[in-house]
Amino acid sequence: MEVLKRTSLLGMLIVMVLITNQAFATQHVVGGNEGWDETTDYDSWAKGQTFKVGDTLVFKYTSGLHSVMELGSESEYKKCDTSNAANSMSTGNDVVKLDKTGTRYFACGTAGHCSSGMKLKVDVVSASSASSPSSSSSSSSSSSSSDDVSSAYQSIASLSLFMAILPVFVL
Ligand SMILES: [Cu+2]
Repeated sequence: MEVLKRTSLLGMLIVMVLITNQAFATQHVVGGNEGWDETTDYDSWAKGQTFKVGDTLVFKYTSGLHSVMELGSESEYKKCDTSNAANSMSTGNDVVKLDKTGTRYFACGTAGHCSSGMKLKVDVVSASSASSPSSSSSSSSSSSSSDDVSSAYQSIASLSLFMAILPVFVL
């Protein structure tokens, strides 16, 4: 019985740790309040963000006007070459999970939009090495600071939840 109790305690602890880790993952709404459109400077936006493994990108736009295509290389990104796009999305609320480290490239598939700047490049870093965004000279947008605040709140909330529930298992 004692072994069973300890095993279930361990199981619950693992679940709690997973939930806590999940809370550290950030959902990045691409372009902040502007969303995915032709007028937003996505280089500046991306510089104000830290993209970690486990985070998600959300592309918000009016379905039919734009789309999201994932490109496979820097050269395709530079040339806006969508002919080999690996992944094409067009729901208007497209979620992309950043599941590994490395650079990922996205472009709008609507004719002319990518070449007019509707494209995004993100560098995904490992969750453990992630710290605050590297100091960029460009204006860091208000959306990035609100992201930081919300993730800090999430951390505190999940930690207090953890502390509140822990005694239940120990007793
Ligand atoms: Cu577009």
